[in-house]
Amino acid sequence: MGLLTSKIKNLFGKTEKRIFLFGLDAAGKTSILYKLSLNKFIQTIPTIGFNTEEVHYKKITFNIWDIGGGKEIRRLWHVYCEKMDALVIAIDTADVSRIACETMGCGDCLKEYVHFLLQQKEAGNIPLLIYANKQDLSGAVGPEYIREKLELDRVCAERSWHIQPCSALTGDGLLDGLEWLTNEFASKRK
Ligand code: G3D
Repeated sequence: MGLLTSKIKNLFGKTEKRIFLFGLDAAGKTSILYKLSLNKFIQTIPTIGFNTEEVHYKKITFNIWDIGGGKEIRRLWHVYCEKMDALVIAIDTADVSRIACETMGCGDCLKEYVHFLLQQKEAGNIPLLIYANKQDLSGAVGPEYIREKLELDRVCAERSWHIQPCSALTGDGLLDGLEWLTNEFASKRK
């Protein structure tokens, strides 16, 4: 039924897209989800499992799934990836120690989980949007730092990707991320 509704909507020029939002715990995933869907910065509690909301932007209904980022679930992120149209990763850019650390296999930095996720067949070669979150905090790093530390040129050679500086607190940059995805989907249709 859901698939049929989606196909009918697509016929009338409205499109539904399934987006998964991953990231370490406290990156700001839940805050991003509710700032986009309710336009509110809410008091969050750690996500066990997932939260999901619809966000309407231009002609697209984004079904956004915020997946828990706790240590025990990170290796299972790909299990959630069924029929995914885009992958979104949220990063706490004010906590550089957890983006990529010197100790390989430390078990608590984003880089190893992102690389693992991107290698899974479920992640295919769909677009990757990175929300470089918490730009309102002093000491937050920018896109170039993330690009280099996550070695994106190497691991994303076959997919389109974009790093969007943002703040779930102020809302800055969040819609720009959806705009990039919207353009990506439109370019794939041509
Ligand atoms: P998660 O879903 O990735 O685990 P949350 O992350 O959305 O629960 O956010 C974790 C903490 O970071 C929360 O603070 C939240 O208010 C804060 N946060 C999220 N996004 C931003 C942002 O853009 N700027 C700032 N300054 N803080 C942000 P607490 O204190 O509740 O742990």
